[in-house]
Amino acid sequence: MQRKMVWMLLAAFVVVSGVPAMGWAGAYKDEYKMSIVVGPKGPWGEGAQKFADLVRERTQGRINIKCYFAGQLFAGKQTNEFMLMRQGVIDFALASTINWSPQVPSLNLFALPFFFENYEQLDAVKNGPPGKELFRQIEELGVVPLAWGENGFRELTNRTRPVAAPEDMKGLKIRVVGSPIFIDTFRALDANPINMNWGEAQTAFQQGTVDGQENPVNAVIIPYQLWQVHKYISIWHYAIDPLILGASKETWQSFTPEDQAIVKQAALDACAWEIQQARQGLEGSMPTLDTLRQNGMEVTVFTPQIREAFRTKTRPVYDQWKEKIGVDLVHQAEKLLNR
Ligand code: X2X
Repeated sequence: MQRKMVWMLLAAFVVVSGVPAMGWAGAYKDEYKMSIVVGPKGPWGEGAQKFADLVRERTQGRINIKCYFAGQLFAGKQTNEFMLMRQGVIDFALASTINWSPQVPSLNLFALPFFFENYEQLDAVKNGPPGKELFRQIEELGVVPLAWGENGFRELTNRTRPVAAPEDMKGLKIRVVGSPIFIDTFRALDANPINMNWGEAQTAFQQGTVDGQENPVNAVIIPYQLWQVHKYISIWHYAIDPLILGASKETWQSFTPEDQAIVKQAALDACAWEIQQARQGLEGSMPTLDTLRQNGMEVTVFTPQIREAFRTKTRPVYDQWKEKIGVDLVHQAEKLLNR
């Protein structure tokens, strides 16, 4: 009530004096920059564009967000995205938790190998106390999280052989993101992981300088047509990759409370749609896998027994990373996972 009064008085001041108050409606930027690692095709890119469109429409053009796809804003180095948001160079991002985890170590929770088994578990963690704690930490570090989105369960593709047992991983050269837990996981599996930004990875796949990679089906494997470079895919659900739609704190604080509410709602609406797209055809009998088969891929779907063998083999990664993520947070999540 009191806040509203102050707001009205200040608004009246702006109208009467004709002086736009610092950082308010008058001071809005012509363009707000939104960062996306991937291209415009697929749930991730389309979800970001949907958010930008909804905001423009619902603010009658007051807030004009432009999507910069394929990592244009961080010059290829995807683990710099969070830092650039803190500095206000990037206004918005629909970002993978993986790319932010070097600055927000607790986000490695989602990358613990063979930890999450299904979407219900992910939703319980996101919507429960661990999700709230993660959002609190992100905000404390200078980025305002507005909504959860989804890249998806990360699956393994490679050009060399089907992977159906831990031994099959031996010596495979796998491109991973520059976030250390992935190096540890693939080393534990006796593979040969190589850090590479997504921008450079396409060339590496085409030239065969790496054997494989890991990414979700709907948001990355299909839009990038990875069947052109990799014949084999293992649906192993070894890590889950939620996205976070966030705003730089500086940008966020420059908006009026009314516009903040509009932007927040647009983020929730766009992300609800985006999550649905990211999961489409990948639940139950997973009909989307037929698209991969039709394009010549040989699909191996892990049974719970195979998963367990991989989980056992990567157990040292869990033990080591539990501390870095935060023991309490991991335990809270495990309770929700019924472990
Ligand atoms: O680089 C990747 O693999 C990607 C596109 O999934 C992320 O941004 C984490």
